[in-house]
Amino acid sequence: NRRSDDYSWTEYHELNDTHRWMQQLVEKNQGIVTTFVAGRSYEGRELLGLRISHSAGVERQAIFLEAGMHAREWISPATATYFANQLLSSQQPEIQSLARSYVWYILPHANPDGYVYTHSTNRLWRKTRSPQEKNCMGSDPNRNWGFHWREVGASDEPCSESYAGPKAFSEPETESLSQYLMSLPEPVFMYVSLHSFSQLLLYPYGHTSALPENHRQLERIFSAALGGMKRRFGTRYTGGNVYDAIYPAAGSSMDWAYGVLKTKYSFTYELRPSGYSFWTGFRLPASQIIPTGQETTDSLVEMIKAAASI
Ligand code: ING
Ligand code: ZN
Repeated sequence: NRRSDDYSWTEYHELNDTHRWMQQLVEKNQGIVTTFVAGRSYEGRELLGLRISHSAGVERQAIFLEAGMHAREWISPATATYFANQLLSSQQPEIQSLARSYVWYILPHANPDGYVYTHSTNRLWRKTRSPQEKNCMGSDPNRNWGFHWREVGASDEPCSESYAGPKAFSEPETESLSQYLMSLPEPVFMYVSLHSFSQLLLYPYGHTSALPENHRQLERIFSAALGGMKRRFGTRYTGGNVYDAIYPAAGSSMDWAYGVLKTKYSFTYELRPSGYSFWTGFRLPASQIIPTGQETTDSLVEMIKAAASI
């Protein structure tokens, strides 16, 4: 019921609005934008994303941006769509050049059932919406991936917020997204997962304090990305490898992308705000969507430039 021209970054959108906006981008950018469906959720919703590719037929690498894995982290899908819009409409030569240099896959809602549930019923829902034992619902999709699954920092208790699921890839969302990633025609140069909150930038691993083989490269890219994040408004991020920077956590999409898909540049952002308040952290005011989008775009540009120059 909303017109496409009404889509904006001054408010958070419902799932259907964003899905409709994506379909309209295809109409407006024919030959450049297509949608992809990386499978379906437990309740049957599409995992709908944007593929942006400027020169068909030219061999390029892919960059995959995944958002909305955790339902209540609303700034994540909002930032993903902001960035997609920048790729398509920015006047900055640097962004236009990046837009043309890669094939982009942007998935704003990796957990659509959970997102709908945060609008209809429980604003602070995190997990998927599949029924589990003990009459509890959902698995943590960022503990459900098949790389060192459930080894540490993941629960075997179905009612827990970090329930890893009954087995790796038990959830249709993670199972089908992993299959889709494996089926891409381009090598995936970079995998970026957007979460909130705490203002952190993270790289592998979550299952061990051992650093990944290319950690020196990751640290260089990390520093460049933090510089980009700070440039516009002075926003400070910290971070590092997941295990040491936040907590042990096995089974994330980022670690799977690094360890199984062999994407050597895999990162997770924990977006605004900083701090620890559970009650305010997931309810970032809509007035902060645009500044968050701007600084995160700056950061991603620096991240990709740094990775490309290694
Ligand atoms: N934090 C992430 C979580 O899934 C994380 C942290 C990132 C863990 C990457 C593992 C890998 O717990 C939030 N806020 O979701
Ligand atoms: Zn999260």
